[in-house]
Amino acid sequence: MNFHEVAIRGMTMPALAMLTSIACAAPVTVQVSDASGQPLADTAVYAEPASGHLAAKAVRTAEIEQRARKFSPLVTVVQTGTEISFPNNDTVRHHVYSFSPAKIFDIKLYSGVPGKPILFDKPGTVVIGCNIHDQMVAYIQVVSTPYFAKTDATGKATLDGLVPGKYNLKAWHFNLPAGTRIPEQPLDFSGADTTATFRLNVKAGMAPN
Ligand SMILES: [Cu+2]
Repeated sequence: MNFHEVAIRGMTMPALAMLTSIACAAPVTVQVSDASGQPLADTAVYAEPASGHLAAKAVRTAEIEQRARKFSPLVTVVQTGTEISFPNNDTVRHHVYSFSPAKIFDIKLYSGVPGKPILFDKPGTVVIGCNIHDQMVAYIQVVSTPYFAKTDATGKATLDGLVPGKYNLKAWHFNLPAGTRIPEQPLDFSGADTTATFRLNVKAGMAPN
């Protein structure tokens, strides 16, 4: 029996009911489609509290692996302060780099797991590549809020754990035309189930540019 089981067994019923209601706080469901109305996967969706007050997120690590000369996942969304590691699961060596202002870095030719993860401490888009394999590309959207998600194949993303209040809801996709302001809309979250939709000026299924 682990600590959590002990804690839950020791709880009174009202306490358990409260725990359940906290765990099941209503989500914000966001549906993203492309210019022609098709579901758009791999879109970063995030809610920035209008008050500027931010709760911390517990998970502050992520991983982008290299396998079959590709980065996986293609799109990663993290909160500022997250460390990302870049394990190489290929037999060839890779040289991972970024020239993006939000995080400039360089992990020289390596195999296996590089010694140190990279800290992403500024919000923005980070495009990563490999010096050896030009076709390798991946995107990291660093956001200054713990409320974020990525759309699945049906174009849907679910934001959990928002406290009621006003937010700016944003949707970023790597195929948005360069220099475009990140599309946003106000979100007034009452605590009840909420849905929002975005239609972005991009084409679904288009190869990363
Ligand atoms: Cu490579």
